[in-house]
Amino acid sequence: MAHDTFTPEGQKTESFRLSSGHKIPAVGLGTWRSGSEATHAVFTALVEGGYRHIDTAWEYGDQTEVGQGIKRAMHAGIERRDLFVTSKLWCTELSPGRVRPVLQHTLQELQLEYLDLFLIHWPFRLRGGASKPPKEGDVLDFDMEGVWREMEKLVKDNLVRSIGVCNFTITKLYKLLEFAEVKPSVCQMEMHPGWRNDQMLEFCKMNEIHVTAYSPLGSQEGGRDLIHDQTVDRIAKKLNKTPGQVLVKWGLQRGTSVIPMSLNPERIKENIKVFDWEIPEQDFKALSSIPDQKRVMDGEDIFVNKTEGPFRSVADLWDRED
Ligand code: NDP
Ligand code: 1BO
Repeated sequence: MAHDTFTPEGQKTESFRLSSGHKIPAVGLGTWRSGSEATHAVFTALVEGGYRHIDTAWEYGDQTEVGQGIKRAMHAGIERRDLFVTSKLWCTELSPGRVRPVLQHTLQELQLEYLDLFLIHWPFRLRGGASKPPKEGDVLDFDMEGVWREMEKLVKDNLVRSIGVCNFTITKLYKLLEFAEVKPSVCQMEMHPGWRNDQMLEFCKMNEIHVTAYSPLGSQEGGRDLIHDQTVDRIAKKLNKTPGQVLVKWGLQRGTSVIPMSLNPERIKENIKVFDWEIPEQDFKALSSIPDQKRVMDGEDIFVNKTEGPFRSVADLWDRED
């Protein structure tokens, strides 16, 4: 059983209870594009920042480095039972027969005996070696029920504590909920003031599916620069916080866990100092009214083939729900 954890400054951290019964720490470290620097970032986050939640994925190619960071942190005294480690099943592996081997490979790379959370990364199956954008035949049929059954078995075998999805739509969640014996505990989605995705958040809350907000700062190069957004900046100055902290806190106040990525030790530590203050209601509303709502991670370059399909537009990927 996990117990309360504190940042090095003595701030009690927060967590959310999942439908699986386990707790997910409210702030985690994202590791996409962290590469060889992931070891240092993870160690800094865990030991100096007080993080207990790390988000990685097979596709990020950094699981070995993430595992080394976790191992070093455990040598420094952090206990496995206090950690929450997430990984994801990539699109080329999205078939029932690949679920267990990928999980075992992931555990080996991370040097762990179990994962806290295993997610379907995107609900689209790609042929190994698929082009970007995909050529004809690169996007294959996805056996959602078959894959989910294998993920359920991982929970029963204590290799994974909770399972979930990313980048689903309400339509796809409905379909999953129809046959799931182990319900998805988490839906990881892009969410920040530039892409609130209110209807997805509402649907998940109604169905007791916890949402983790990815790209909470607007993502990386080529993303949306929310750090320099006028409203974010004004509120940060008023509250004597940084724009990064305001963006993280906005996600927490919506009831989502949040996984900001950083390789910078000061920003890693800054992003979790969000537990002993609140964004006042009028500022929260202002952040929740930022115009030009738009996804950064729309999936177009990975999954859309405009002439051959099966997904000919971004609207197709998102089941025309946006
Ligand atoms: P974020 O929104 O977390 O933004 C990261 C960028 O913000 C980096 O360039 C970082 O640079 C910078 N940054 C971090 N903290 C601050 C700060 N306090 N002030 C100013 N700049 C800051 O982007 P991501 O897209 O990486 O999303 C976070 C995580 O979510 C990913 O790393 C990944 O783990 C997960 N994710 C999951 C997806 C999915 O499909 N399931 C899709 C996308 C992301 P610097 O290093 O210089 O600080
Ligand atoms: C294509 C992978 C995006 C980060 O999860």
